[in-house]
Amino acid sequence: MSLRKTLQPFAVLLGALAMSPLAAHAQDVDVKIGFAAPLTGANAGYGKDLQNGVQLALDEANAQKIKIGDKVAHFVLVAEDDQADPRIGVQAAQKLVDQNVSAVVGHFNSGTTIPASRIYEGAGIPMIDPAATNPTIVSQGFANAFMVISTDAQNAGTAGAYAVEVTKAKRIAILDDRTAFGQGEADEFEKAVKAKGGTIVAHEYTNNQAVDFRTQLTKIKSTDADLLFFGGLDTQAASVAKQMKQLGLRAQLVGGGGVMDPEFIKLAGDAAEGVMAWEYGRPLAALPGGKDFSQKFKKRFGVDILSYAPFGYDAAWAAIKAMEAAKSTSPNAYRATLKNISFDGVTGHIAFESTGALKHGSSTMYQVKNGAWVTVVTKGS
Ligand code: ABU
Repeated sequence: MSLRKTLQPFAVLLGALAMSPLAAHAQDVDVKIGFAAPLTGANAGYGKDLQNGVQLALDEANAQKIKIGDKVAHFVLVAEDDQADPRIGVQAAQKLVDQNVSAVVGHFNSGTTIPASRIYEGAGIPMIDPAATNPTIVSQGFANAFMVISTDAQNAGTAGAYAVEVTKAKRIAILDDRTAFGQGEADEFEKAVKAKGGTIVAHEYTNNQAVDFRTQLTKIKSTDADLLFFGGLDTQAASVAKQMKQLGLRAQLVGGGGVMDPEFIKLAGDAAEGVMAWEYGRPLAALPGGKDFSQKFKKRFGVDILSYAPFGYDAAWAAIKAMEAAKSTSPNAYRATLKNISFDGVTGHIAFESTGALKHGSSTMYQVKNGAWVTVVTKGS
């Protein structure tokens, strides 16, 4: 028998194996993308919205059969509930590290993100923040902290300058929830007001569980403030708006991040009318891929976007693109490509400063008119 004839059955067997699903699977690599946010409790709506944004990116990447080196990547979401609690946030971060995730998209609250970022830094795993905005996140000198959203130095800073220069408020009051987010943005707002020569007549505070703000609002009323900046999230902002109306405050209510969403209008009812709020980035509907993203999101999850889902989507794509460019899922190998990433995401252009902060930050002010949020102005690059 010739050598060719002897080897023929083996060649047939090898060919059959190469065609089999088993062999196709052997060519794939599972890539775990960690995600942490509040998935239960008062902030769960924001967390679920973000998670859906991340999942949509992973679904698309899997459908595209993206290659990392010579293997087709199968991206798998590993989600942890941080309950918006800094202590549980650290535990959630450690769980993700222990599960060997290649990257983390998270968290939502600045108060969980700051301590969790130390865990990721220690483990050398990039954390791409889609929502938390306290400037500390990217001022700690970490090599693994990245933001696809502007900080509150940008957002609340812009709000402060605008209040003095454009709204021409003469007597400005502040109320914040004393979280890393609310206090952080209130401080940035106050700094900007003072830098523009404005006058702060009161800076009151509450906590993020409070439902009754009448003591603080009564004090603010006594200062005859003409503008009140609230540093906190949508649910409390709605109660503040309602109680301001009940107490007859004349001040214009201006929210920072986390207020401009349908939930605020639903909860505040009539008191929502005229309220202003500053949000990170440009209006989604005005961005090239915004409408398409909204439609895809609704089709996939059966609900509309609440707030930060597009940032979750862009954060996940930043990690995927960096791994693809580096041909590796190892953080040590792809960190450099992540630092230098440059692509047009659904929220705008994604590229990072050397600190990990988003380059080209912008902020948009919205106002409730006839029961709906309308765009007033966008500031920034
Ligand atoms: N930045 C909006 C709200 C989330 C946070 O920073 O806590």
